Amino acid sequence: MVNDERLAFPEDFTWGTATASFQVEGAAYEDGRGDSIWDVYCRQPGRIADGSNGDVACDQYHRYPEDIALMKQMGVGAYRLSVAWPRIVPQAGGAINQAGLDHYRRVLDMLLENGIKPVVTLYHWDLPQYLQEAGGWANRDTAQRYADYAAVLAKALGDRVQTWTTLNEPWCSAYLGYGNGGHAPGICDYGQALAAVHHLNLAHGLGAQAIRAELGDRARISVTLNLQVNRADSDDPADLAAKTRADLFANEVWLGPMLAGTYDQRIHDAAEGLTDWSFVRDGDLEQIHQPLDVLGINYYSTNHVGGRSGAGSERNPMPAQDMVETLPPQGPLTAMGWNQEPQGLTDLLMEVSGRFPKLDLMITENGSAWEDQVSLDSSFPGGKGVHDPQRVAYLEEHLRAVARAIHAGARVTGYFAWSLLDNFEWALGYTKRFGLIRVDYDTQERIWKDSGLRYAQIIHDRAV
Ligand code: PNW
Repeated sequence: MVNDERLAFPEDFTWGTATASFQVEGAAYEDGRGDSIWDVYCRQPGRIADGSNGDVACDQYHRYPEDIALMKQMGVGAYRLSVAWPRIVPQAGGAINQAGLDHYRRVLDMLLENGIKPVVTLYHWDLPQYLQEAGGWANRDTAQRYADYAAVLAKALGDRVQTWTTLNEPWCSAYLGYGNGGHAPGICDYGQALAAVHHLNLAHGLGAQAIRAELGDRARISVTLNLQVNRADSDDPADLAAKTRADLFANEVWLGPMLAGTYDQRIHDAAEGLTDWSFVRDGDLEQIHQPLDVLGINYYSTNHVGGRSGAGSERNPMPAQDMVETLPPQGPLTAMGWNQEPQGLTDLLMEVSGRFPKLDLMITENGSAWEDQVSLDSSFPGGKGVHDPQRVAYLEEHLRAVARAIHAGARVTGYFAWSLLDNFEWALGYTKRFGLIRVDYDTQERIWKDSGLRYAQIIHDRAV
């Protein structure tokens, strides 16, 4: 691959940045917001690496005008944000909190005034705590409560939002939330994790229908999946079988029901002994299988798996992985310990578009964490900034990977860099920085990084 080839993007390509409510908003006790499962999880000793929480985060709840101005300077045409469900329906019983809706109306209005299209995720992991007390995603009723919430948002915000994303990474909600407990609500029970998978699928389908019922064809409906690229250690049948098993539970449990209306029989067979699947009721798959206007894909790295040892790795978040060994990542690693393999993104896009040739795709997250340092440097706006050559290289290489897939025929309509800002990185607290713009958590100052400036240039050139 020639490194100096210049790759261009289509004229109507969407350039965006992404964040999520719990990771940036703060204002956890304002305007009638209720507790989410992440507020409660953060209060449990030992759960969050630096003992932190989302009470203040990046204070975007108050500072959104400044953040929108930064995006405008960056030249982005779209912002992927999520709505905090506990701001909208804070308490059991379902009463709507008008102050929560008003907040998002103001944010959306300012985005639109600045020519930035909102792409709104309804659920990026901040489940109202009262729903957890009733069983959370292991309880079927949560899917119905989600559909009610989706209808409220569509009605209240539908004049301002075209593209809606039902769920962000249900893989994390089900498997980190219920499989190994690394995310809220912190449960380790593979049977519950499989029930959560199904109820998240059901929530997607019921939510999509609720939005459609309210807004008809004015709405573009999507879901965001963190599809895994599992690389088998070798062509040995045991390694290939391990890859297949990981693919089934990572990817096929969502793609099958949502896009084809079925659970692959091999998923049922592999999960024998963990669940009797009685949570899958007649008619559910028709409810889940709804027309999708665009599929969101989050991509960070690849996974390396093997099956020759015959022993599964401990605390695999996914059920039925007893013969899947997680092997050390290969190649250069980011501060997350994730490997960098831009080719994996091209491969994934080609595979998904080969299987669903008519479906539009968008990259709803891609980015990298590094040990950033602030330098005094008058060439930055504000006289100081972060030189982050590794994040710049990651950004360029992954955008080139996207461009190659487009040139090979994949229907990729947009790219959202994760993230606009450094933010609360879940169980890792504030110890990992993904932003194109740095946040000084003492002063809430926003500080440009080279990567943010480079992204602005790429957007301007429409080429990398
Ligand atoms: C995604 N894993 O999270 C999320 O959508 C973002 O909110 C998050 O900040 C970003 O990626 C970076 O981590 C993930 O352990 C968190 O496999 C953990 C995993 C995957 C995705």
